[in-house]
Amino acid sequence: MKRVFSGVQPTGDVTIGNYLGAIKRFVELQDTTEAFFSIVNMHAWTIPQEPDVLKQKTLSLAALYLAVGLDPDKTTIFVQSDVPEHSELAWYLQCMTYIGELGRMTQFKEKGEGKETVSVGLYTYPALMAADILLYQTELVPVGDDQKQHLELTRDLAERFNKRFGEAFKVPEPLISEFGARIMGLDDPTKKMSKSAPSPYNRITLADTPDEIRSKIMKSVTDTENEIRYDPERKPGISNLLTIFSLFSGETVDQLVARLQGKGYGTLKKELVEVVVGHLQPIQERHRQILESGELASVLRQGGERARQEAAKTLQAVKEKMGLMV
Ligand code: ATP
Ligand code: LTN
Repeated sequence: MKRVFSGVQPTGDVTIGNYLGAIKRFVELQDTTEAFFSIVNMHAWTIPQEPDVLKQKTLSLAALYLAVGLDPDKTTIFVQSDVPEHSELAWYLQCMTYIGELGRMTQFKEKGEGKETVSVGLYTYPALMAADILLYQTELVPVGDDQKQHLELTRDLAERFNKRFGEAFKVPEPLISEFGARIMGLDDPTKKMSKSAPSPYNRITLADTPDEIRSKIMKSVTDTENEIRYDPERKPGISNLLTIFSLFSGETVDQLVARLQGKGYGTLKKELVEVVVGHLQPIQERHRQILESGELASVLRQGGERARQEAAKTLQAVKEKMGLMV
């Protein structure tokens, strides 16, 4: 079985972009692969956090992993900071990463832009992400389109290390779906939907109430025509709504366009509200039950132990190759 690793940061509320681009795909992979899914809380500290809020978001994201259908008997679910091997390998990898490589990362440029101070952690973060992936001899990394560049750096680092010191890492492949890997903002369909965009009208979160979902979809930015057609270049708003609709309902975009032809944007939006609310309500219900049940503590403890076992094997080999075991 192929090894899979992916992580989501416990910052902000998980959006339907995170869900459709990444988390929903984790669930599809759990039966056919050996997967590790992490709540990457150390990454969260690349920007300032409130400790109490971070703790609560970490548990909430772990509960969400279970609520969408991840099964701890099939996959390893763990909190990144429970496995100290991540930061240790990250240090060794940082020493093999060039300043120029990190400076080219678009996520760093975007998140650092306009800020008075930017932490060193935000800059070196791709080396920590590479460590996350390489520790588990990962072959496949399911992510959204925005992580492509970080995956390329991870591959370069694995190859660089293997060439210099001998095989220690598998070289991982990104698993980015052709459809849905980049859900766009509802308020501006030319930019990706983001947890951290200033306006709540940018995104639908998995915690939104039916009224919030309705209001956000009905107000979403489209265009001045009234023709339902899939054309991401010329009609990014409508195309984004059709993509979301298709991924939630299972109807193809062609089927949707044919069925809704001539009915106008209002009908498309109203139907989409029903589909999204219908899909999210059971997840929200399970999320609430899991948080109340207290079952998370043992799931995360076992996941952390299992992850540590695997991570320690890789780290040991790395340290031997680097002359660090004396
Ligand atoms: P921010 O938008 O604040 O940078 P984020 O949502 O990108 O946060 P993560 O929580 O780490 O950051 O993302 C988790 C996963 O969701 C990643 O695999 C990422 O590629 C994917 N993802 C994020 N936004 C989208 C989107 N708009 N469409 C599809 N996938 C997405
Ligand atoms: N960088 C990612 C989150 C992330 C991740 C990972 C994804 C951290 N470590 C390892 C896949 C594999 C983000 O910002 N979306």
